[in-house]
Amino acid sequence: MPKSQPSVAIIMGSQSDWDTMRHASETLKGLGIDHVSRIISAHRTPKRLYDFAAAAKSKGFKVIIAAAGGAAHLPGMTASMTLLPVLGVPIESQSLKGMDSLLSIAQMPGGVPVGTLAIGKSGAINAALLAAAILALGDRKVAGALDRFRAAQTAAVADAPKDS
Ligand code: RP5
Repeated sequence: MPKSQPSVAIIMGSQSDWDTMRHASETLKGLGIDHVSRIISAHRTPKRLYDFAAAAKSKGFKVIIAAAGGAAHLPGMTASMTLLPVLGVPIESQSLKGMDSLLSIAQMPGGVPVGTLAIGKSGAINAALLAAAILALGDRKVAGALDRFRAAQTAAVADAPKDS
């Protein structure tokens, strides 16, 4: 049977973002959601960005997770070229601890939305979970996986703290 078209694309500005974004990929994998991960830089590979964003919807992607650090233009530029939901993950930069990334991604002009998550690993995980929640609206399998994820998360929380 042919493999189905991945519904989520994870794009990131640099190889150096993968340490953070692998958490998005692992979360999607745990939920059984097919996805691809690609390096696309708004500044270093602008043509690759244009080609990806312009074709993303027709290729069958339903949600894009875009991560970048510093002058983090990748999520916003991607959103400007597609009607797909774009979820932005601010990478924790060395110089400003990701505040630069966060503000670059969050402060979009009205009319071109990017759903901005937390800085770093939490943002990467939550971007995957939010992508799953979007897909779950029209996909019972994903909805079931998300339900099980939440139940397992709740079950893993102890009633009382232990000494370590
Ligand atoms: C951004 O610049 C990337 O998203 C990355 O977070 C940051 C630094 O990139 P490298 O210099 O490590 O390639 O475009």
